[in-house]
Amino acid sequence: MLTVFSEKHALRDARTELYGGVLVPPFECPLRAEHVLARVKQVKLGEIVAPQHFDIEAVTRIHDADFIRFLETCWDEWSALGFEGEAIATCWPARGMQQERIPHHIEGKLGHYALAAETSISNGTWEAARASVNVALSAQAAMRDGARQAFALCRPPGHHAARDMFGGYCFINNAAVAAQAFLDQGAARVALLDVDFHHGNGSQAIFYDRDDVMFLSLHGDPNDAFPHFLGYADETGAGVGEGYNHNYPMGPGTSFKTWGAALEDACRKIANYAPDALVISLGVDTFEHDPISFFKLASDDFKRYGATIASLNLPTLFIMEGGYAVKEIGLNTVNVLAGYEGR
Ligand code: OKP
Ligand code: ZN
Repeated sequence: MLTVFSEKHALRDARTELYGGVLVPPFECPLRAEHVLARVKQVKLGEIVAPQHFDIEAVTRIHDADFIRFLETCWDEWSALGFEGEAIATCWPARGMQQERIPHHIEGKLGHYALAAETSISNGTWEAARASVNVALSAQAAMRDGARQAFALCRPPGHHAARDMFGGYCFINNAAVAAQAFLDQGAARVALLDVDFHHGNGSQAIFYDRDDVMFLSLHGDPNDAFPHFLGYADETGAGVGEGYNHNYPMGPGTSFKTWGAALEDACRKIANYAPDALVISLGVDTFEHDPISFFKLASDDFKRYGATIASLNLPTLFIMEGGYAVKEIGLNTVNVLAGYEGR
């Protein structure tokens, strides 16, 4: 299958992530994308192309325009203040405080637009996030033009980003923007299946009250895992979206047997929904040796579940999300794609 990749991902190269009370080098690092690309080449998965440019209107179909302007200007505003470190939110509109007001100071804007504190904004972050969504939109455009499947090797990832929030290493929701593009080109229904270890809170929130995108997510139980405050099984959608949101939270140590059964159930729901396209938020942090996650999938399991996804026989767009076992990220990611292709 076709892979879309942008070298501009490397512009997202933050120095710091707040982890365990310490500023550490980010788990979400440039080497990740380079290893996936190397494996795509090694197995000769198919052609690799650079993204086209898309106007910001494709992005503001999903995201708040003021939020996008914030992402674009955050680093300049922050660095103009002469701080030594990267831009990190430290103050939020907590319970009882004003949720809608957006303060002028960058510290207030960071608190308004951040959903967590681990993700710092650094020089180049906006340019990389913009290129990442162009990767997703280019892979989607290839499918509009007739491709049956495509792989968007996005970096930074996107599934935690909501209409007006960044965090969890995500800035622009690449999968949501691509799903909306399918609809805008005439699809009646799109299924968005999120197999990243973490719940795709951004994607869920974006489509929660809609019936034209069914969102399904298999993930670490939010009682035990980030993002903690969304992703529970009783979140089933709202309004006309009621019944079109499905969460499969699973506990520490979950094996492929349990995870694969959840995938089978999700695939049955997708088949009944009969979407015109399937978008996969493809994170491989479900791997047994992932440094920040707690599922127990082995490298061969990724091949097996790629084949399960293929059995839906739908036009399928794979969007790269997480995966932090950097040495094995290429093997595991491309195993899904190769398994999908039946090889
Ligand atoms: C991004 B993606 C672990 C804290 C986790 C953020 C994780 C973001 C994951 N104790 N912090 O979904 O792979
Ligand atoms: Zn993840």
